[in-house]
Amino acid sequence: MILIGENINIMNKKIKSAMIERKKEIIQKIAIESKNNGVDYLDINIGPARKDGSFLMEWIIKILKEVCDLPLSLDTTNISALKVGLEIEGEKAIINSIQATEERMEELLPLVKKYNCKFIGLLLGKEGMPRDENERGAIAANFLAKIDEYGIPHSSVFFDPIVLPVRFQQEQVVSVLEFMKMFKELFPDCNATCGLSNVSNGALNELRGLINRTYLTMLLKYGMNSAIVDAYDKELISIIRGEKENIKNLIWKAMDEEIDISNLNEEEKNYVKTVYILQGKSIYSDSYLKL
Ligand code: THG
Repeated sequence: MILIGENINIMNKKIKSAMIERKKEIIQKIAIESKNNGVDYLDINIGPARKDGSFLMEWIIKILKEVCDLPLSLDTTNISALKVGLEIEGEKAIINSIQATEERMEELLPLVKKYNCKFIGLLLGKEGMPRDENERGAIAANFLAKIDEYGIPHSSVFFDPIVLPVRFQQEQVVSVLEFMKMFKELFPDCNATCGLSNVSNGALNELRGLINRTYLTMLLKYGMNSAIVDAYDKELISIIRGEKENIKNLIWKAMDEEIDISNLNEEEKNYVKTVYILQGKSIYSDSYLKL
């Protein structure tokens, strides 16, 4: 599983001010800690960065290279800034992301071709959010036809089925699982990734890690081979790296069969209850663990 650390993100107030005021230590610290915790890439989310996007991108990459050799996922809608990042990173980069509209594909796939880099293909078409797994499949198939037109290898794309918060969009959380069940058969040489933390957005803070860890373990079973994750969730990384086989096997078992939870310890019960929420078998409420 290719893990991309999400923590250098302009949505976070502290990081936003570090980016604007060019305070490199704050950002460098996150990069070092993310690497030590075991992620493979750093996602550099500078947002739309309307004014000085190109300068900001150049600066961030420079200060990151001073302390950390992880490759970068370039998360910006500012194309000039993206190009600056690609000039420096070249084929090591991941473009995060390309939307599945004609306009964005035709604008950005030539850059993928030119730099021979990887990219996240966001399954968000001209009609907006996909409503179910079949629409996700149709958007991906259309995207793949474009990828072939440009002669880009299928191994360069990471399709992102768009994970939404279980608190507000529980049926979409189930739909992403259903999409992943079909994924390997439909798109055998392609990769799949997602913004994992989206799934627990708006949930109680003490539940977020549990929801994230359970969902990624479920997605892993169906062949998801990458995710953008909180690099500070060491438990998540250790489960995904195969160091907690008991937890992984319990989650996988709960996905397929009824489990008698009366013999389980508290932690195990929580994982099983969370599987049922993410499968849509139980309805999410903030108190679902207590039920
Ligand atoms: N797909 C792709 N890229 C993405 C996303 C996606 N990039 C952005 C996002 N989604 C993934 N990254 C994050 C980063 C942070 C959070 C969620 C997703 C997050 N942050 C806390 C919050 O907003 O409550 C605040 C940070 C903190 O805890 O300090 O939830 O889907 N391709």
